[in-house]
Amino acid sequence: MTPAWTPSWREDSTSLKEIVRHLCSLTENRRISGGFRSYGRLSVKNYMAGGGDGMIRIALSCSLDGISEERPQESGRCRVNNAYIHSVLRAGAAPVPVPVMEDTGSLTSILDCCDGLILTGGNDIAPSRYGEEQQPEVRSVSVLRDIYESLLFQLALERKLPVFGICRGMQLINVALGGSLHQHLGSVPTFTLQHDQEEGRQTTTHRVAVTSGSIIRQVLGSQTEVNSFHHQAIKSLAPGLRVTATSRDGVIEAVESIPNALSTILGVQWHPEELSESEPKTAALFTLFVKMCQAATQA
Ligand SMILES: [Mn+2]
Repeated sequence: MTPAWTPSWREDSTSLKEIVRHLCSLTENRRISGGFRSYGRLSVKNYMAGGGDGMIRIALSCSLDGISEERPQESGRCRVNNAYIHSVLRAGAAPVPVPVMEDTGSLTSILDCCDGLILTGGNDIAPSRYGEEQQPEVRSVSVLRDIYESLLFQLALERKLPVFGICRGMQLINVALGGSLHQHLGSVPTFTLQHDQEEGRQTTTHRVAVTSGSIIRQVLGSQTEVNSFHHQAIKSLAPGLRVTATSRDGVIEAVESIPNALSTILGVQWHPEELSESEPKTAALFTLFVKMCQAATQA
């Protein structure tokens, strides 16, 4: 018998694993060879039958490209990598890219239609946001994007929407909640692993140990191989968060919210969206997040 989804899954990892395995197998079965690919959306939706007719909608933050200190006259463009779009689709939800803007009313209106928020990867956050002066290695700061994503995060918390921060997204969550960042890992002698890899986006280059009892451990197990494209990392951890994965050299590689402290928050320092097509357990991470969003709509 297929186990039913239950909001008390924290205490019931066995049925969660069963659900995730079931969803992954449905996704696999729906793949069509030699052309377009289905991401299992319909099958997952059917599996969720009883939870409402509409799909779960996941807001995706965008980057603001084409504007730099050298070219401030450019109006730029909003962009989100397709890897995020496809990862959300594979998990059975509808991706909603949100344009970069400071208009709180518009951001509110969009988030009111969404069930969860993914804060995506990108360039460095302005160190002034965590009370530090900028070091020379800090890259391509966009004050507008910092403001926009901080607003999105705040609006999501007010609505008790689950939030999944990826790379910069996890760093943004930590800074928004009062934590700080290492501005450049290369300046800290104890960080000896290559965290800013030159290999391809889908290549894993270092391992992380996943904390016992964490949410992500239920799908990733005690350790997992990750891709790594960051030269910054969490320095002081914000109140309300706990560490859920670390690399061998001690870099904080994942966090989650302390239960009942906030909206449910997940953050990872690597790029699971690039691995979700090839790795079932990484695909399951997105499925897990969508499930959290589904549960939050029923809370
Ligand atoms: Mn890393």
